[in-house]
Amino acid sequence: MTEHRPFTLPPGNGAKVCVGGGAGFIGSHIAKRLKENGYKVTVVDWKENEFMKPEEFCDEFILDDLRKLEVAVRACKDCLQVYNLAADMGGMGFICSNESVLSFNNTSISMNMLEAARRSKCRDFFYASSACVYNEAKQEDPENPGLVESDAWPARPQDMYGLEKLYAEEMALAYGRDFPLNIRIARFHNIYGPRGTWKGGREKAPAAFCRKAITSTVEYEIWGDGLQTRSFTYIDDCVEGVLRLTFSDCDVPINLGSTEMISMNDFAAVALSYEDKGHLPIKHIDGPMGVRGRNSNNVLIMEKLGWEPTTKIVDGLRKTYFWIKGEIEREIKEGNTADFSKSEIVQQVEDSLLQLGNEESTV
Ligand code: NAD
Ligand code: GKE
Repeated sequence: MTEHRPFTLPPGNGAKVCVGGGAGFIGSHIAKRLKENGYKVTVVDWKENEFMKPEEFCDEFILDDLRKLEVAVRACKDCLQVYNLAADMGGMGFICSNESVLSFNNTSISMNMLEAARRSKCRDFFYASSACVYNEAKQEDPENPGLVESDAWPARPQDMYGLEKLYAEEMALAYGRDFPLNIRIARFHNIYGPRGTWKGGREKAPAAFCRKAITSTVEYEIWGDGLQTRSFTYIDDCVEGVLRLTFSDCDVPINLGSTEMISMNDFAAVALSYEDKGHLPIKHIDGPMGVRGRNSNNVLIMEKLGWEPTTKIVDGLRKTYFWIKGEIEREIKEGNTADFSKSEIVQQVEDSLLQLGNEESTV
């Protein structure tokens, strides 16, 4: 393994930072690390964190809607740094069935957080982009050689979620050119770990595969033929990468992903291995498959940060599996009788659009 460049998170000494979407999976882990290092963390999110009390990961919690500019402006006031992790997002069962709603929501959030950071004269702005920005034509082979950052252009992301991410990247880069705001952008490759969404339809493959392995008794369902490939990135690596990037001088979008690519059939075998359930027959069923093959190329992140994610699937998924097992046991004790061995496809068009209401902007 190549040696990694040393990195110590600069002490916060009370400096104010804002984490948009900080009650979510990745945002809450980042907010917690910043708070532990002496930053005064404001989290803004329209829902509360399911697994932690606000005081564990922030100093101020604003429960509000980032589709409103005035909310973003209030949250970013006097901040040295802004981390935008807020988005209407989920795995394949969510993003391909909610394209209109998430386009509306995410465009508004991305725009507002960036403009709020500028108005507040923040120093650094981190934006959470995605491997979903990449051109679909580069992801048609399960033997994906690793997506290089330049593969995003010419643009042909598979869906609106990816296209919005690509536009938001460009908008942030333009702000960085026009104003004294350091723009840092990471393209996350399927992040997983404890405290991530594991049920309800927004969960991605790692959590879904663990949940199904824990609860399946007769057969194990996989969407598609299971030959599709992905790389998965453990949450601790993600947090480390975001902080290294934000405190670096890297001003171009970079991959933040593992290069350990695996087929979904093999990934299921890993999930089933923790409690010797490998005998369960796999049942391939229809479902949203996404791209055929995806992997991260880490040449640029190694060049810019001297670091890349290192957690092996077998280790990261084990921690995720036993955390989800605990959650399932708790839910069953509380009387939940849901069938966790199946994954859902959710559509939330009406509710989500209506949540915006008709309030007048005050900014
Ligand atoms: P998450 O859903 O757990 O977190 C997103 C948070 O944004 C949620 O807490 C949600 O309530 C909040 N949010 C959504 N709409 C909002 C609104 N209108 N106002 C205020 N808050 C709002 O997802 P995550 O996995 O933590 O993802 C964080 C970021 O990373 C997102 O931008 C996502 O698109 C990006 N990303 C994640 C992955 C991944 O594998 N998890 C991969 C690529 C990119
Ligand atoms: N979610 C889920 N649930 N996926 C399943 C399931 C299941 O029960 N069974 C099989 N799969 C397959 C999907 O069909 C897909 O081929 C693969 O697992 C990975 O699905 P995923 O984790 O939901 O999402 P993707 O990697 O395709 O895409 C995600 O990429 C991220 C960036 O790398 C996106 O949904 C975003 O969450 C994100 O931007």
